[in-house]
Amino acid sequence: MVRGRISGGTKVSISTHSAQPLSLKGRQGLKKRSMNVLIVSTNRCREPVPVMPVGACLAAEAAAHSGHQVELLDLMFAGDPVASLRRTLVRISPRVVGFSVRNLDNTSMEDPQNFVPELVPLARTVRAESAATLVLGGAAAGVMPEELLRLTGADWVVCGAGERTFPALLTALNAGGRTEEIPGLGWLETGGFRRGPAERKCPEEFLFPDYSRWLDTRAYRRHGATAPVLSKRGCPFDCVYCPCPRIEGKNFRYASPERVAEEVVRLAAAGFRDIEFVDNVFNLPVEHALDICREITRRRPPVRLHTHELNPAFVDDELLTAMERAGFASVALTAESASAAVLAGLGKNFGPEELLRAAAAVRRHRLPCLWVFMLGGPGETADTVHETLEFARQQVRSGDAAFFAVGIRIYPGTPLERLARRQGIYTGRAEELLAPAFYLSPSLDLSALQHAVRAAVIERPNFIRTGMPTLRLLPGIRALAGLTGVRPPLWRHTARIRKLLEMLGIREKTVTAGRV
Ligand code: B12
Repeated sequence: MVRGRISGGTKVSISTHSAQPLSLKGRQGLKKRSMNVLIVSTNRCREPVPVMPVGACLAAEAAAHSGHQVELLDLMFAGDPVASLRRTLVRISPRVVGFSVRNLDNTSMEDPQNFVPELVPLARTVRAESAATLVLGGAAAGVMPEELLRLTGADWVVCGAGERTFPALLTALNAGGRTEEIPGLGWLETGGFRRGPAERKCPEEFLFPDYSRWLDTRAYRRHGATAPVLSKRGCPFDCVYCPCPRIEGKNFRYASPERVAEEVVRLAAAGFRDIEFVDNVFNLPVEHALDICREITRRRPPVRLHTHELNPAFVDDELLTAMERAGFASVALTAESASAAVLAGLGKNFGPEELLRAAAAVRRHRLPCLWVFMLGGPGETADTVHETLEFARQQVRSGDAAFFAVGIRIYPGTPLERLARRQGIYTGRAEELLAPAFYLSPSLDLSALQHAVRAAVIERPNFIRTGMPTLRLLPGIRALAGLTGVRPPLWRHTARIRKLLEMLGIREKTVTAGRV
């Protein structure tokens, strides 16, 4: 079936969430054009914390802004997701259903959780209970669009930013228009998977959704979630494992620092007290990050700011001072490794000297810092693992934390996939990567690596590793933290939490070291 052109629009009933208020003339005009649209945020992952679905909200907002009746069903806290979806489908009979798919899996080699199978019963429910067109979007849809289309039987996939693509598709569905040229749109046809030109715009007018309109924001806050803010799109780096630059493009597209600061103020006025920048890299271009900090400092909103995305190469006193003044209460540095060979193998834009400089700058400031490492990458050996663990022991302050992931998720189309095939580490088909597969350097013995990491975690109460028992208990720990007024991020309390759990007999266990 060729799906380049669609015709016909269906008249649908009006649902509870109407778009912006309109004049009578506008309403009459809308009756013909407006469709019922249901966005389903499918993410139910609560680790390390439930994240507010900013992408789903943006897709919903863009659709509402273009005159449609939009409702967002967030499955994060739903007891029975399929039943919730069925009820909503029956109630609003949408013409279009959009699934927002954030995560394929939890990227943890030691405790893997694959979220993709959860999509199948949801897609079946849409087909069984409605005649709606099914559209996929979200970060995971950008990573493996064709495979997700095939798995779910959806009609369309939006690869990358949805603010323009989704309304353009809705218009085409409603009025009958050409779809081939819609940037970012993908679909299956007889010859296979096809997609329009890449979407490379960053429409500022939709950057900041009104979370309270779409979500149960109190539930998120109770679970220790932050409110996400995005200041730019794109990523110029070439990290061998990351699919993001391919999806978002390598050029940055920015929101103006004034707009970003105003958004922070608006979120503060709406009652959000912890706000998190979710850019791929917050501190690049450095000037943009500094300007955002200055604009926020001028406005002094009563909030604590966070980001998990600081590139160590651009961390210095000027940046940290500006961030502290703006009200940052925590940052994470994506160091990945402290070995020159491994950093080069990962395609990182920095080496150990930059890491040491960043660590020295962090020590001159009070800003709490989480150091993030991934072990097992290309070129990793027992010696390089030792280098990284030693770096963490020496450089990470006792009040900060270090997080170690073992193994690297292989995404199709990345240099890491190609390397994994050359080295015989991955031999499956590209589409089988819908289920997580991991790269581990052939020069490493997994049990020796695990032994080394666990030994470091046992020795240092502020070290965290993927798959440790504490992480499984996070929901309960977070609930307790919420009741006792602990503010994000929870990792700041790693040492205390571990001590408490040890008193209850829950502790890190060693594994027998294998051959290196
Ligand atoms: C910031 C971030 C985090 C922060 C989140 C902080 C917060 N408060 O939100 C932290 C560090 C906590 C985090 C955690 C995790 N993350 Co993360 N994270 C990101 C990052 C860098 C940005 C996400 C973001 O908010 N982007 C901004 C929004 C606006 O973009 P968006 O969601 O893609 O939405 C747009 C489009 O996708 C589209 N769209 C979205 N929904 C819909 C719906 C429809 C119908 C349509 C048409 C369009 C559409 O339009 C939106 C607007 O343009 C991405 C990388 C990336 N660039 O996507 C990874 C990423 C999303 N994370 C990922 C993963 C795996 C995780 C974790 C599972 C594991 C981990 N690494 O810790 C956890 C899961 C957390 C959870 N509970 O779900 C993966 C997901 C892919 C996968 N392998 O499954 C990504 C892609 C990184 C990667 N390269 O692997 N993450």
